[in-house]
Amino acid sequence: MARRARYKPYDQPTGGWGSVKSLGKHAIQQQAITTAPLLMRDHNKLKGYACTSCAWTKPGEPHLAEFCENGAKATFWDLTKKRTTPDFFARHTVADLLGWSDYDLENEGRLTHPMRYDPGSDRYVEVSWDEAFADIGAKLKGYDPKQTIFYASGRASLETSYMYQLFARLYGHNNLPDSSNMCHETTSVALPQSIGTPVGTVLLKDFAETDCIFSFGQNVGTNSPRLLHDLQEARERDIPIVVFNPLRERGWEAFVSPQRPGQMITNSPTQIATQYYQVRAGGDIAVMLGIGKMLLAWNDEARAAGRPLVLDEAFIAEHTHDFPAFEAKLRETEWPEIVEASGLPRASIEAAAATFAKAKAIIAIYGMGLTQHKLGVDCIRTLVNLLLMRGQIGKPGAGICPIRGHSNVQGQRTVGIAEKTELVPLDRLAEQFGFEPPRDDGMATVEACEAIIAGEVRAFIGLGGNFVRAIPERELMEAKWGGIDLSVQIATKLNRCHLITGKTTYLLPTIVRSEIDEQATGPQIVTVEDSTTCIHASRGKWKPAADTLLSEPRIVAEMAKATLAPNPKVPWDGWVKDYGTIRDAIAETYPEAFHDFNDRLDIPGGFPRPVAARERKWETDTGKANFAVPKALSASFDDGLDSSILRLITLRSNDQFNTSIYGYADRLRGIHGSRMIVMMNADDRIRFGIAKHGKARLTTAVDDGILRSMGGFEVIDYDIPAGTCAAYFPECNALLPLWQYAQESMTPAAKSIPIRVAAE
Ligand SMILES: Nc1nc2c(c(=O)[nH]1)N[C@H]1C(S)=C(S)[C@@H](COP(=O)(O)OP(=O)(O)OC[C@H]3O[C@@H](n4cnc5c(=O)[nH]c(N)nc54)[C@H](O)[C@@H]3O)O[C@H]1N2
Ligand SMILES: Nc1nc2c(c(=O)[nH]1)N[C@H]1C(S)=C(S)[C@@H](COP(=O)(O)OP(=O)(O)OC[C@H]3O[C@@H](n4cnc5c(=O)[nH]c(N)nc54)[C@H](O)[C@@H]3O)O[C@H]1N2
Ligand SMILES: [Mo]
Repeated sequence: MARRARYKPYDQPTGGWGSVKSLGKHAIQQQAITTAPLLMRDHNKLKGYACTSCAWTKPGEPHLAEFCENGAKATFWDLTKKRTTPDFFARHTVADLLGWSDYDLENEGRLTHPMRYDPGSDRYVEVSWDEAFADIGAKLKGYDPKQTIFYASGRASLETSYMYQLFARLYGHNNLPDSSNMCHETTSVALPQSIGTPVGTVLLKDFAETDCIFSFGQNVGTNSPRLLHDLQEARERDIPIVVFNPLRERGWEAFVSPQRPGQMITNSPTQIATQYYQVRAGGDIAVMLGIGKMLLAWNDEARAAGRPLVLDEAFIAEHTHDFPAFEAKLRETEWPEIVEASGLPRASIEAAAATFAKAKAIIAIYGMGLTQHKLGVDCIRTLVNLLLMRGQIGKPGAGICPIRGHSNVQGQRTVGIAEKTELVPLDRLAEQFGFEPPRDDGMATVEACEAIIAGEVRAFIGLGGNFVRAIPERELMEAKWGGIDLSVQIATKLNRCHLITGKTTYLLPTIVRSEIDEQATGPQIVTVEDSTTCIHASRGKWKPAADTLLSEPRIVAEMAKATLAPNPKVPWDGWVKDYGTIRDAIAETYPEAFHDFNDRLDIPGGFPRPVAARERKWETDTGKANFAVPKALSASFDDGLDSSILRLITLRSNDQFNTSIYGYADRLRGIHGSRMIVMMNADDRIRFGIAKHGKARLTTAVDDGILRSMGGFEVIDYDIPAGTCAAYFPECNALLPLWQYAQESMTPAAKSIPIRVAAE
């Protein structure tokens, strides 16, 4: 059914009554209304469970309700009363289900039984757990491990993730791609080069001490709403917040805290951004160079006039490497280039620079708007350069703050889910478990896709996620997936990836984090790491959706046991019996971060992993924080000069978690009813001869012999810079070429797909 879009610019604040209303709607729709009151008690609370939505940190002194609209939605969606049972699969062929939308598939509710795809009837058929594990193990034994892929989505706990990576290595490969390969891998490459740590340096307490916040390419109102409380508190101290984003995202503009009755009654929002600049997609490097150029100019003036300097020259001298190269780049870059590449007038960049120059403690936040570009790594490093110029790393109230995606995506990397062997203490694993781990690097997500396209992959195991839907080059990938011998999907809800079948396909249902994980020694605790490196315990509270479900640690253990020769040093069953013993093993592998792990589970606010850069210790190749010179001013693939090509941003609505579509209300952008829309500047629409509210076809403007084209988009006149347009992920992933990824990190360049637009 074609859905029609309605668009009315949203003038209400983020949070407030709009979010309360939306919550009620989702609680009723998922028949999860009885869970609502308990959200207050348990959600992100000490001795409660950690939210499965975003990775923003959980404060030590939580708010009365430590959840946001979207976290609650994710929980209602997890704890729905609806069930996708064997009976459902008996009624629907896979061919039939392939015609369903992402929303309709997941809206069927929780998976209840292990299922195997039967090609004869084109249906999923119930299978016993024992039979599934035995067959998976037997098949895996027959493959070259290097031709298998163990993907992880980012929700599984530290305990499950640790077991999963160990299973891969005992079996014989490092092919452990994960969702961060599509997400903050750019961060994991850029920050170690610059400051010697793969993660951000900011802790929650820094928000209380900062006196300036800069944000690039992140949508706080939808994707990390609990951060709005910290931003609100910062604004009440009159802290400037400077935002760069092509779209005027409501969360960065105005917020009413549902926690504050007074504010709710008067509906008088807190203004969040004090300066808002609609940079063009891929224009941030230019912005940052402009800011740096101004800092230098003012520093020169201050020196000449004998005033206090703008740069922290003592810090630069003591702590950094190669500033002169960056300084030269700033001096030689001309304003017309900066204005052209950023799409912003010089005065705007100067005004932002003035705020940056005045502040004593600056936090720089960023998200996918920086990481998912060809020069994403350069972009993040340039942002770090600005912080380094003013000594803004390794002191209270300051630092770099990537906002992570999945609730444990950072943590799974911490405990060994990584395809790059240099990131994993292989020697320690070898000693601890008495085996010789594979020493060659494995495949990241893009490389895994390339191998699947080349027909070189025998088995794919998905620990959560919706791989085929989340990756680029959807049409080719869907066509090639059938070449895989064994596809195993560990999941909570039915999604499109499950319908793209291999020769043998299993669907293994699991419990969610808010559910009680009962094992032989009683209910188990799991742990996750948040965006600020703090580790939190999580205790499930609800009865599992079905008594046929197994926990993720159990599923991983059973697959491993069925595949591997017994190893007395790897007590799979003992681990499943008592997850505390998995944590002991983690602590043995990573003593610095996880010593006394089981004793530190209930520290309010979690316990932080050590990050050397916080102490101004630089674990880089030079032993200093490294300045870097960006390779170009535009981070995008196209050169920006051909005006018939637009840069398409693919992003999230307020009613989805990645490929899980909760509904068709992107309330904060005022877009309702359909996801097949493209937000476009009215001048561009007119230029391309498209009627108001008309339909358009988008075609990827690359010349590689593959036609990537999608029709049926409704054009919405939107406040977005000319030359940039935006539409939803995952619908648009068929338009994204697999080879258009960030240099160095291979993160798909989902934030500026070069496209041509034609009226339909
Ligand atoms: N409710 C909810 N929460 C989520 C998710 C979800 O889907 N739903 N997903 C989770 C995951 S896995 C992740 S990674 C995060 C994602 O959270 P975000 O990092 O916020 O990701 P996106 O929604 O893709 O939006 C990126 C933002 O960058 C802007 N942008 C695009 N291109 C550019 C650019 O070139 N320059 C600048 N300055 N801005 C740009 C877009 O307008 C948009 O506001 O959120 C996590 N949290
Ligand atoms: N064009 C474009 N593409 C993108 C992006 C973009 O901005 N634009 N963003 C990228 C980013 S940042 C990311 S992180 C990826 C996301 O890629 P993925 O992580 O692969 O996808 P999700 O949509 O988060 O996965 C949802 C599925 O996970 C399963 N699931 C949910 N909870 C659990 C659980 O607790 N356990 C298990 N085992 N399964 C569970 C459910 O079955 C659900 O259907 O997409 C990337 N793709
Ligand atoms: Mo992500």
